[in-house]
Amino acid sequence: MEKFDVVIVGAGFSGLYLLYRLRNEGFSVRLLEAQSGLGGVWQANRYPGARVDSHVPNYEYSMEACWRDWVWTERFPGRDELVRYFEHVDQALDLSRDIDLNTRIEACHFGGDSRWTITSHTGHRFTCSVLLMCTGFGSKPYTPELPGLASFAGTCHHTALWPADGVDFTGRRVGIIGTGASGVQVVQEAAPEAERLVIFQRTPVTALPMQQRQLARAAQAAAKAGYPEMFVRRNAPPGNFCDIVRLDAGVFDVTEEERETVFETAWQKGGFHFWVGTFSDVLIDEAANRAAYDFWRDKTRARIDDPAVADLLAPIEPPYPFGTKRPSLEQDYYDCFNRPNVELVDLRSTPIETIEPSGVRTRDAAFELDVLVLATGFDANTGGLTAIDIRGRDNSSLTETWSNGVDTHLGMAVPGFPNMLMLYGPQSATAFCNGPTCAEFQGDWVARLLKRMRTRGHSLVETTAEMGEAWTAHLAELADSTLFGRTDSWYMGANIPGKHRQLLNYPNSDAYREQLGSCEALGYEGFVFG
Ligand code: N01
Repeated sequence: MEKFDVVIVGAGFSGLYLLYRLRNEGFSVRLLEAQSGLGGVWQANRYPGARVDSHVPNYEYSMEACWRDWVWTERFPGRDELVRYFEHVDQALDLSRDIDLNTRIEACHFGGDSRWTITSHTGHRFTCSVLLMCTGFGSKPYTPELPGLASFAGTCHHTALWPADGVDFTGRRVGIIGTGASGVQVVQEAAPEAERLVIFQRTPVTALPMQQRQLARAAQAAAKAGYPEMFVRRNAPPGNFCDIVRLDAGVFDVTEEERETVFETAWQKGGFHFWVGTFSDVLIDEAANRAAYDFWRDKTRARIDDPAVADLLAPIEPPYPFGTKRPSLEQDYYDCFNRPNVELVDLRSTPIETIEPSGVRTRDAAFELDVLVLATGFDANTGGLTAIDIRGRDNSSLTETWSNGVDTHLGMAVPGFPNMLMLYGPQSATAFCNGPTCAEFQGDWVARLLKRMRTRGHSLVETTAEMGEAWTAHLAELADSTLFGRTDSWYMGANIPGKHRQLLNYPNSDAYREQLGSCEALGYEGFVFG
C-alpha cells in the first residue's frame, strides 16, 4: 500500500493545479487518473468538433511557466490542441512523475485510523490523510434508456465515449440524438460529410455565435505583456473571464436603441459575451430575459430558410428562460439545417418509440441509419463522484447519502466525510465559473487550509450536517431568486430521470468566491478540526 499526505483523483485543471500547489508546499501527493493522458474532459471528449467555449486567454492557467512558451492557433481551441496544451503544462510544471495514469479509482474508504484507503480497478491500494476529489462535473456519460438501443446494427457511440480511431461519416446515414453543446458540435462536422443527417431534438438549444478566428503567433506574443494583469482581472465578475464586462444597468434602464447596441456588441464579440456580458438582470428578471431571448430568436431565425424548421429551432415563444440551460457556441449550426441532406425531427411531437436494427422509429416515421450518435450529456455534477464507492464515517456511502439530494458546505465538503474535499464539484460555482480560474482559486483555498492544519497540528477537518443543510437552503433561495429554478437543466439535476431536483451549481461565481473568502477569514467557519 502506497502512503501519501494527499491523494488527488482526476487530472483535469483542478487536479493538476492542486498537485502543483501542494507539492510546492512540501506535501507528499499522488494524483490518480483513469484515462491514459492529462486533461480530464478533454481526454474523454474526442468526438468530432469538440472545442472549448471560453476564448483565449481565459481557458488556461495563469502561471507564467504555462503561458510563456505556449501559442494557441484559434480563439476557441479544439480538443486536440487542448490535449497538447496539457502535455505542455505537464512538461512546464514537471507533473507526471507524481501521476498514475490508467488508474481508475473504484473505492475510497475512510477508516478508523482517520485515513482514506483508495483502491484502483486493478486492486492497487493507496492511503492518505486528505482525499481531494477532482472528478469534474461531466465525467459520467448519460445514456437514456431508449427501447431497443442494443439491437441497433450500425455504429453507435456516446459522444463522451468516442472511439480513439474515430467514426467516418462520409456518405453514411447519420442520426444524432441530443442538441446540447456536444450535439451542436457533431452536427456541424457531420452535416457536410453525411449522405443524410437526421437530428432528433427534444429541446432547442439557444446556441450563440462563436465568432471563431485564427490567432496569429506575433499578435499573441505581443498580447502576453498584458497577461499578468489580465489574469488578475480574470478573478473579477462576471463569470471569471478577463475581458467580459457586464453593465450594472438592467435591460429597461436604457433606451431601446441603447439596448440594441449593447446586445449587438456582445453578439459581435461572440462566445459567452451575449450570455453573461450584457445587462445585470437578464438571468434574474423575466421581462429582461425575454428581451435577450427575442434578440437571439430574431438573429437566429433570420438564418433558417424553412419557417417550420425555424419554429422548432428558435420558437417565437421561449421554450425556457434564455441562458438557464447552458447556451452552446456555434459556427454554422443553424446554416446546417438549410442543407438538403439535413433533417430535424421534433421529439416533442413525435417521440422515439424504439431503436431498431436499421435505425430509429418515432411515432410518425422510421429513419434508416448507419451511425447513431448519442449526444445525451452527463449525470452532471454528482455522477463522477457517485460512480466511485466512497464511504465516510461509519461506513456511510456517498451515493446513499445523496440519494435524496446533495448537502455540502460551500460545495467543497460533505458532512460525514472527513478529510475529503471536492473541487469543481456539486454546489460550488463550477459550470458558472471559468474552469481554470475556479481551479486556481479553489486550489489556493485548499492549499491554505491544509497548510493551516499542518501548522496547528490538526489531522482532521470536517463539516457538519447543519452547515450542509444551510448551504443547500442558500442554493434553493438562489434558484428561486434567479430564473434557473424554472428550467429542467443539468444545473438543476433535472436531465436525469429520478434525480433529486435542486440547484447543483452556485449561479454567481463572484459571490461564491466571496463566500469562500469569508469562510476562511472567519477561521474556516463551518469546519471542525481535530
Ligand atoms: O449534454 P446536454 P452535452 N431523448 O445535457 C438530450 C459541457 N460541454 O454533452 O434538453 C432525447 O447539454 C437533451 O434534451 P433535453 C457544457 O457545459 C461543453 O451536450 O434534456 N433527447 C439535450 O438536448 C455542456 O452544457 C462543450 O430535452 C435526450 C442533450 O440530449 C455540458 O458539457 C462541449 C434524451 C444533452 O445535452 C453538457 O453538454 C460539450 C432522451 N431520452 C459539452 N436525453 C464545449 O463546447 C437527453 N436528451 C466546451
